[in-house]
Amino acid sequence: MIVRTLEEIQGSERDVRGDVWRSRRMLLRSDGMGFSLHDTVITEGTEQTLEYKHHFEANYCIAGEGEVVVVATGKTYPIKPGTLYALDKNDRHILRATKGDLRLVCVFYPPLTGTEVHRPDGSYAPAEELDTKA
Ligand code: 9YT
Repeated sequence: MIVRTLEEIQGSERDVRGDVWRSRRMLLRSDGMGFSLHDTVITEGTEQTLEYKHHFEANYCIAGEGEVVVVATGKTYPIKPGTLYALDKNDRHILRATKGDLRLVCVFYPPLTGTEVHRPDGSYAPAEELDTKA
């Protein structure tokens, strides 16, 4: 069994920051579960255009409010505590944190290796690419 606390993760190498987000990566590929699980905080008042071309991502909101826009259709969905959005089509999307920092419990499949930050196209590199650089 793996037991971890947010307190242990904070400030460690599993505590990764982007320009407008911070993600505490509670489970990673090296944990052998087949998915990764993160506690992600998106800064209030920010907007990101993302497209996880190589991963499926699900986000479950536990604090803050925001919205997610499907770029292909323009359809906009509100996000508040209790809302899940899952990018089952690797959808290009715009994520806005509109009221308070948006806190999301986030799952990636395949799992992140740990160091991923967004590339200019809004994706994370596939693990194979990171492995060949190691
Ligand atoms: C919602 C989102 O994708 N934010 C970027 C951080 C990501 N959740 C991660 O790396 O944990």
